[in-house]
Amino acid sequence: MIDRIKEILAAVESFQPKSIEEVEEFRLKYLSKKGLIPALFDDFRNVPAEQKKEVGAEINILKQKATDKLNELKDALTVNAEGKIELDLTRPGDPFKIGSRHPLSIVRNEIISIFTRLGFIVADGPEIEDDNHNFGKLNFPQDHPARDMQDTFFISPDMNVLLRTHTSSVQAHEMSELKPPIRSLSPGRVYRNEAISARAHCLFHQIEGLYVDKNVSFADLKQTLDYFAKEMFGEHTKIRMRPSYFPFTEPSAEVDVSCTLCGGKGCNVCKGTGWLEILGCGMVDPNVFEAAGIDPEIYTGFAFGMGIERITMLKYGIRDLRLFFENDIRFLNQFTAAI
Ligand code: 2NM
Repeated sequence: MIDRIKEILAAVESFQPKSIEEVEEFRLKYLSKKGLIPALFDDFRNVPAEQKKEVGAEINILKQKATDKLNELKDALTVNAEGKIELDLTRPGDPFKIGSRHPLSIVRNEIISIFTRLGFIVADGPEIEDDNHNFGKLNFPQDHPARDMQDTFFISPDMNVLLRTHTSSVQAHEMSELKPPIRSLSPGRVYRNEAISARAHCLFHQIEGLYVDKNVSFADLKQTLDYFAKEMFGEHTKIRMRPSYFPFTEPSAEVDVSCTLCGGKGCNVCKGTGWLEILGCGMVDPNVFEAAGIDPEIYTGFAFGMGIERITMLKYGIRDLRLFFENDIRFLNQFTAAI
């Protein structure tokens, strides 16, 4: 019986009418009271009980497909002056499904738009780097743990060629190749050798910023990040800085924003603290300037870096990092943006 149903289904699906009459013949042959499909329903009574579920489902699918096909043919076809069948060219088109931006792209574009209003320009660089641009020029000592196999994906056996672990490598290029003033922003993919979980991935996205000129101060850094936080999370957002350590900046700080959910009162998103960590920053270390050929007696600068996934998770209340990389349409369809 299943074979018979499959046979009829194949015939239904491949049917191509040459005239309106043939469409009517199709209806009579398959769907009318004496048609093949109602006959299957009659035969169904004799199907053994243990097969009824499967066979019943198949017949229903067949009936639905034949009905849909008939309606489609009736809708789409008209008869011209010579009585010949043709496509109805006045018929409205099917709605065209346009995609939506990935949430990481939405947030990246928003961050770029805020900093470009302050005069930063976007800088691009390679994802495959040499040790010098990813570590050496950025003041990472030879025995720094980030240089370990556990953290970095090396490409060449001598460990000189690697996948960049941060986008600061772009700024190592910039400082070596351009003269100050430099005001740049480098968004992009970075790679770290981590086990994949709800909170970590071996591929993620960063944006780093760099400002180098005469007389750039820590106050400029603080003002810039305060502006960023208010533009990104709302005008009532506050920031606070906590002392920290990064190889390429001195002094260094971690920056928190007042919790975007409770406004600082304390809730389960900020774990009762009222604050959320969003980025790291600091004044560019004189060793970094020297490695790039910039005179640290003349120039100063600030730099900052943030993870785009983290900001996106805070902004949209996303709890699992892996959702960003699975491209499930039910996840992606929930985000809309003009930019
Ligand atoms: C961070 C935190 C602190 C940074 C430093 C530099 C460079 F190239 F100028 F040295 N770029 N980005 C930096 C500083 C990045 O990310 C958490």
